[in-house]
Amino acid sequence: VASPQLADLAALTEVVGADHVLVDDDVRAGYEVDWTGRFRGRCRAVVRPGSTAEVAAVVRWCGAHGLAVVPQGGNTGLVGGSVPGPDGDGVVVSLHRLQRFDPVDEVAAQVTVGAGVTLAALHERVRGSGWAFGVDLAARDSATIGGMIATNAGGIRVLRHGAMRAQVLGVEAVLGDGSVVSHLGGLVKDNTGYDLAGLLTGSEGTLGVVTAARLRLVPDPPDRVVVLAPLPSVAAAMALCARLRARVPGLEALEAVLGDGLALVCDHLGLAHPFPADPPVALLAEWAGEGDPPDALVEIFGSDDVLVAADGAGRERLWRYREAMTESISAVGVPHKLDVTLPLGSVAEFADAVVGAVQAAVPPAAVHLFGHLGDGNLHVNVTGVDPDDERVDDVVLRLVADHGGSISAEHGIGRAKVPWLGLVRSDSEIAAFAAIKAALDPNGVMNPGVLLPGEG
Ligand code: FAD
Ligand code: 2HG
Ligand code: ZN
Repeated sequence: VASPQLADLAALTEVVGADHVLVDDDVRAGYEVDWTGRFRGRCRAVVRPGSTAEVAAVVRWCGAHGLAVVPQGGNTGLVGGSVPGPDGDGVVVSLHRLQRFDPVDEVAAQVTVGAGVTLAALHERVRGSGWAFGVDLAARDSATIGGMIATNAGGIRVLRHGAMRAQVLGVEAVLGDGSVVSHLGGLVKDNTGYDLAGLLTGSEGTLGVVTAARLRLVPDPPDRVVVLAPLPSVAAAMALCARLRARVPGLEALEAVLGDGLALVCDHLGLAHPFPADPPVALLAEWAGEGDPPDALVEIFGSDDVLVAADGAGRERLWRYREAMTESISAVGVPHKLDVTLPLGSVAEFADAVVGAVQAAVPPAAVHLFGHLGDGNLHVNVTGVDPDDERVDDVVLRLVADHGGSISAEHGIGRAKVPWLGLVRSDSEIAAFAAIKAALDPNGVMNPGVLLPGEG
């Protein structure tokens, strides 16, 4: 082989097998662009290790050759963290082949799975054990447990069960120096030092590669009711959410679609509009428990316009209006996605202000708002503007910071929001992040250009 680069890659095939080092342009292309189409880069190769030892060998090999490691699971991330940067000096490490699946520990309500297991596969395997996995999100068929840990994914059940960090009892991971750490015992109480699992959760592939995890399971109530209600304003929806949280035990989800969202989904999927006229806010609530829902649920919603479903198909039909927002927006154009949280008391004011602020800054913009209203988490999506026009991101993220919010609720910082991290994290916090990074990834190979300012 003439090129030294290709000769080096040949050495890599000895680690993972020739079938698992992908170098053809056409094959690499799908790994080099993110789900939204906004973030695109280049890599030398896509490598698909089949075991933790192989991941460690790949990370060490990248360290020795000064090549970036870009961990990739389902590539459903929405902030450009799962794709390489533009310089081409990296290797995408696809974790799909890490499919470990231990039997469900029904006594402990825990399970150990490999990083490449998809969320849907986990739900499926746990079903029937009497337990459930507490995180769910619309990308369930592709998103992997490793990616969800790396992003500390939230989703539609955070209200009841918390985000990924609350489910992760321990991880096995390959750190940036190629060493393997593993703590999968799942002990409920275990005060023996730093919480490496907690640290790796939300680290976006910048400290190491998660290869497996010990996960907490939650009870799986037999009965569920979904309500979809039209409301006149975000302020009215927030007030209703507060009453529901105070009076309805067993609430699993409080989600909302604002403005033109319902119309967008109905047009895209050819669905019937759920209400005689599209309301300013469609609020979706799900309750789960045993038997009938509490009277308070009926009392608080009690209106003729409200749609209610208790059977599986009916519930899914109502959820579709909310879950199909992401694909419906992508059908309009490549979006700027700004996943933000506000203090609950400021959500209504922010939602009212953000549309005008974006349209004033970048006049042709269309602003789509939806999200996990019960968590104060809005997904501000902006279409109709150049994907590279960062004025959009700037105006939204500054408005968020002015309202005391966070520039990322659940998707992470990725490549998309690095310039704005300083709006919500102090210099000392960012210096502490950098010190942790230097300790666990001394060669600086793990996903450079993602999360931390001043690299890549
Ligand atoms: P990828 O996209 O492949 O990677 C995401 C990040 O994790 C990257 O930085 C990558 O380098 C890193 N990474 C991946 N695997 C590993 C690993 N094994 N070890 C270390 N680092 C790794 N997110 C939410 O939080 N809530 C939602 O409700 C939600 N809904 C979505 C709906 C749709 C339709 C879509 C397309 C996305 C949605 N997302 C949501 C975003 C996305 O699904 C999550 O961020 C998810 O956690 C990404 O998982 P993944 O396996 O696709 O990771
Ligand atoms: C959701 O809640 C996801 O549906 C995706 O987090 C959000 O598309 C988005 O902006
Ligand atoms: Zn979300």
